[in-house]
Amino acid sequence: MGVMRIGHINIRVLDMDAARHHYENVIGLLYVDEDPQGNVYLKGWDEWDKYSVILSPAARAGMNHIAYKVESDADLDGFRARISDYGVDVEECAAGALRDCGRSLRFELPSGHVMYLYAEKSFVGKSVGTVNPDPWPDGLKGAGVHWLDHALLMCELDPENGVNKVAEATAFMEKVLDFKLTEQVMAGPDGDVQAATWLTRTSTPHDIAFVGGPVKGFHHCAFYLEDWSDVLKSADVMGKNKVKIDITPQRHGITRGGTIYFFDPSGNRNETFAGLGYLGQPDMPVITWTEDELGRGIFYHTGELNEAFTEVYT
Ligand code: M3P
Ligand code: FE
Repeated sequence: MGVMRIGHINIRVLDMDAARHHYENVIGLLYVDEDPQGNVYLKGWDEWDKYSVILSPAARAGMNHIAYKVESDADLDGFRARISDYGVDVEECAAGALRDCGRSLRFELPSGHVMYLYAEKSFVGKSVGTVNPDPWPDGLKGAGVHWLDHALLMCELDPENGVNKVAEATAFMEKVLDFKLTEQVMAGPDGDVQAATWLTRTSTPHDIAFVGGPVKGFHHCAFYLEDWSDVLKSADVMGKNKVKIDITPQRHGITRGGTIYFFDPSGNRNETFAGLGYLGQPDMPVITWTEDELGRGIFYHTGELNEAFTEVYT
């Protein structure tokens, strides 16, 4: 019982035609729906719920909200009480407030990011069905990603002035939503500032991550690929389509994932990610990275952080 997985992310885009080309033909998500407000709904071929990405037309890039799916409707009552007992305002939204979803809870993480929990979303099924399925469907476009894997949210961090929204958001995820901390970066002169965290509810190394920065924002959302050669091929797809690449294929020290970072036409960062690493079991000891080895934690081979990677986000 409790939170099952990441459900969807709502991303703001400046030019819907350009965004649809990127998310459908380059990343390879499938178009499922559009609403009268012009929001476009997309899913990965390996996902069974109706959508995992909502693109919203807007004048500024970034993330509107992130949503996690809980196991049963009754879980929402429990979480409503726990969120409010923790001192966080929580609003119950009627079925349909999130398109094709049952009732939901809307609240802000201590970092200020808007999160929803919901238990029901219309079922459409995987592209390969459930009876004697093929390992992958015909007609996939671009990188042909399987599913939305995780998101990384930037949180205000200013330890000299006593501000650490990474630690506050992390404590909330652990204490209220029962996420498990898998990895953390401890920074500062005494190594006691929790400057970045990775948390899971499933068996992947992370379903959400928080990194400290000057202002709150959206660093990236990541889509799952099966293995390293798929990550390389996704980079080929980016090259073919002249997508702006942030970081060419690499391995993360943190989570051990295979990765490539790139930008959508609005400047939102995306990642294709192959979970090459471990299972995030509930009793796994927390992995700690020290500030001096942070570069290797993020990009294991070079051990070098480029400033744009940590400083540019929407
Ligand atoms: C990941 C990941 C940062 C670290 C990013 C790591 C922004 O994206 O999937 O493990 O410092
Ligand atoms: Fe990531």
